[in-house]
Amino acid sequence: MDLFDDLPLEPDALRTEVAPGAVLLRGLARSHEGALLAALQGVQAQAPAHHLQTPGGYTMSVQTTSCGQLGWVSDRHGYRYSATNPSTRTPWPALPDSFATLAAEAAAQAGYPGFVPDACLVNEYAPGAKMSLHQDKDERDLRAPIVSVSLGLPCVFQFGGLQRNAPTQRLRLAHGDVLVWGGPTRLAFHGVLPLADGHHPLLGRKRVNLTFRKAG
Ligand code: MD3
Ligand code: FE
Repeated sequence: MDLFDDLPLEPDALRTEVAPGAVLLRGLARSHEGALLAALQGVQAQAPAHHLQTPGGYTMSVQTTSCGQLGWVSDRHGYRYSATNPSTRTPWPALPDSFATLAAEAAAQAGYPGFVPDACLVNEYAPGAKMSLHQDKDERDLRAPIVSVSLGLPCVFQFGGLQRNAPTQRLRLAHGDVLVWGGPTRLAFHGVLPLADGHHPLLGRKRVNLTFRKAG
């Protein structure tokens, strides 16, 4: 028994359409975990994750970095994608092959063949870290899906409709789960509830989320 046993939406089939165009692939990344975690260490060594400042002057509880041609940048001027990491003034680390392969495989299984991401955001959650309800709409081509890979501690992911005040659903995302978000619900509001404490055998006291985007 755990904290999440009574969540209303708890699909456990290997492939579930959780909303129109949004497909959950339970555990798909597990068979790639060794290569993914090794590559993640390389990315982190070149571009350490840190707490971004929001344009409104807040500090995010999540720590973020990026790899690929474009990375996610936030400061008092606003949010944007950038080819340069402002912390190092160098390009972001290249997208590791293991990342690109998994993202393309997941997108194809979800019905989006030919997905070639140019950006991967890495979000690290320590216990208590969260991500408030938001939309991802700064990518140039909104027809491309977003592929999200969860690693480490489980979280409760929350998603709603195209308006902030629409009713939300909750979904538990565990190590290795992959969510492909495209089609009619690409612009759905979504977020992550404060991470519960715990220990993951490979990652310890944290959750890491990779989101692959076609941003440019
Ligand atoms: C639904 N990350 O980085 S991943 C983000 O777990 C972000 O770190 C969360 O939201 C995380 O922007 C959620 C699942 C996800 C990602 C992007 C989406 C769901 C999405 C874009 C549109 C709709
Ligand atoms: Fe998002």
